[in-house]
Order: sequence, then C-alpha cells, then structure tokens
Amino acid sequence: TGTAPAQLSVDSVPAFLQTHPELAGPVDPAAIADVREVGDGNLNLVFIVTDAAGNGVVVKQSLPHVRVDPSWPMTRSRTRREAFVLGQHERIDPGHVPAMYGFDDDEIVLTIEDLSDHAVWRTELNEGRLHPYAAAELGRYVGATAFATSVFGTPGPERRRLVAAGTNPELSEITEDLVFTEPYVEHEHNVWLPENDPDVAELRADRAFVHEIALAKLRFQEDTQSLIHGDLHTGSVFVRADADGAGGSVRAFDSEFGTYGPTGFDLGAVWANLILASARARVQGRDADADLLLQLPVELIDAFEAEFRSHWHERVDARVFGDAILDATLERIRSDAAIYAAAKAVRRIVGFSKVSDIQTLPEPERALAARWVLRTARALGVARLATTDVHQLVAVTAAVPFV
Ligand code: SR1
Ligand code: MG
Repeated sequence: TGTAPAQLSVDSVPAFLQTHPELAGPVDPAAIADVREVGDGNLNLVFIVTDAAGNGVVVKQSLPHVRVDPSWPMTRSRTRREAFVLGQHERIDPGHVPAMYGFDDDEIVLTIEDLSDHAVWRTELNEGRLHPYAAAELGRYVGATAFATSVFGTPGPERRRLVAAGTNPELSEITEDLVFTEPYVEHEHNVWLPENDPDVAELRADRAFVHEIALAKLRFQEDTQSLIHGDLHTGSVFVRADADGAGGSVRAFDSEFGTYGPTGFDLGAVWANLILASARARVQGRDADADLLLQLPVELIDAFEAEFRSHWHERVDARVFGDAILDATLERIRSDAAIYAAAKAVRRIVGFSKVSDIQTLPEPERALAARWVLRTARALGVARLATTDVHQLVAVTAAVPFV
C-alpha cells in the first residue's frame, strides 16, 4: 500500500484480528476474551490472544527499533524474515517449531501457535529444572532442517533462489557486530564487572583464539550451508516435559535472525548456552547439574549427526557426493559448532545482550562464573583445532578450573 503498518497495541489487536480472520488460527476473532503483551526479547512486540473458549494465538509485530533500545532503528522486515524461516522449517520439521497460522505482509504481522503450556528453557534451567532431553531434540531439529536446506537436500537452481530469498542483511549484521566483533574491540555496548577486567584483557590478548573468532566470522559472512535459525539460545526454545520427565516437546521459536549460514552456528548457540547454564549451576553449588549440562553437547551433536545421516540416501546428487563427503561435512560442522559456541558464550559475558543465567547471580559469584565462561570459551575455541571428537571437546570444557 505504501503506507507504514499501524503499530499494534493490546487495545487494537482484537479489531486487527477481526479484519484479518485468516490470521487468527484457532481463535474466534468475534469472541476475544483476553490480550496480553508478553514480549521479553530484545526486539519485538508479542501478544497472546485468547478467546472465550480458551483457544490462543500469538501475534508478533516488529517495532521500527530495537525493543530494549528505542534509539537503535531496526528494519520492521525482521518479522518477514522470521515468517520465511519458520515457514521453511515448519515444512521440514513441524514437531520442533510452533505452527505458523499466517503472515500479513502489509502489516508485517506474524501469527503462530500459542505454546503457553510450555516454558522457556532458559527460565527452567535457571530454576534448576534441566529438561536434558531438549538437547537431543534440538539436535534432531538442526539435523532435519540443515539437511533439507543444504546442497544435499535442495536441487541447485531452487536452492539458489531460496538463498536469495532468505537473505537477512540487517539482522545478520547485528550478529556480525555483536557476536564476532564488538567483544574484541572497545565498544560502548561492552560491559563487565571490574573483577573481570583481567579476564577480558586475557581474552583479547589470546591471539590464537581471536584468530579463530575472525575466521568464524568470515565463514558466517561467506557461507550459505543451510537455512539456520540464527539465534538458537535457550531463551528461543520452549520445553514441556512428558509425565515421566524422560522426554518432552521442544520447539524452537523466534527465528528472525535466520538466514542461510553455517550449520554449526545453531549447534554452537545451544552449546554456548549450556556452558552459561553450567556456570550458573556450578556457582550455586549444583555440581551434578553443572556436570550434566557440560555433557549435553554430546547428545545435541550425536542426535544432529544421526538425523543428518538418516537423510543421506535422499541426497540430490550422489554422483560426486559420496560417503566421504558426508563425513567431511559433519566433521566441519562439529568444528564450527565448537568455535561458534565459544563466540556465543563470550558475547554474553562481554558484549551487548547479557543472559539471566549470569546476570541474576549475586556479584562475587557472577564474576567467578563470567571468568570461567571466558576461559572455557577460549579452551574450546582452540581445542577443536586438535580434535573434533565431541566427547574430547566437552572433556576440555569440564577440565577448566573454577577459580
Ligand atoms: C539488538 S538484538 C541483540 C541480540 O538479541 C537477539 O536475541 C540476538 O541474540 C541479538 O544478538
Ligand atoms: Mg529473540
């Protein structure tokens, strides 16, 4: 239409759904009983709308700026990017994402399944409820979506069109800046406790590590290996345990940072957040939890590889892509996962956008946890040059002393 989309509010959402009933999913727009704004991420407005029968729908619309910093302008197209990634991922692996009900391109409004019967994994981890089954479920999610959107899963010309459609320039730039650059230079976004001054100085002086981070940034910028979620931290994951607690429902949401990029970036994001959750558990004296959390990347990556391998026989072009290529691809993804885990752990300690796992710790423990995360990230980032065996890599992280 050429006019700017109207900004939704709690008051205007019911009328919006009445004029856009195709977006309402299971909700009856004529019988809306409740609208709540529940967005707690860095970027968007998120409404949960419930009707008189108790059916719900989540309505997402981006602001023209970063939610937590109104002085930082940000493209509202990010909701369009999320709709693209969610649409592709739902088609491939509907069990690991919220259902998408609709997307209105004029108003840039996305509506998705209400998962209020789930909890955010980070919140659960902070409370000591680990939901360990979630690691393998996320491995399966990344495995299924990575294979299907890779060169092996999508024919060449179609894939090149999708790579173009999936470009996400503005949000990819945020990742390039916040994850790979700002923590290693002087920047107003950076903040840490004075007790961690020597730890940040050590990090920046670690030339071998900083070199690996630079190469990891380069791969993130150059690579279109698969359509990644792009922000797969534990705050982007809903969990709901089954009655026996051994398994459960796991859904990755908030894929607005998604783009075609290195597959290991998503695995590394999960791994980093397990390291952060482990640091919290350790300073709280929950050693068994801390140990378990450090081991979960093995389940994450084993499940990823099993899922990816299970599709190998479907590959588009087997003429040149023999089994040795599968092994080489998986080895490279393991190596990438480790350095992206390191990068994503460091950015949560040094740079913009901290995590509650660490920030809600009292101060002496917070500095201790931050120091251990930085040292663990450095150890992991260079250990992967010697081995990509995930058992050995998690052993490296477990051997970093807490001092
Ligand atoms: C300005 S956006 C800051 C961070 O929030 C998101 O969750 C991404 O991790 C991004 O880097
Ligand atoms: Mg988010």
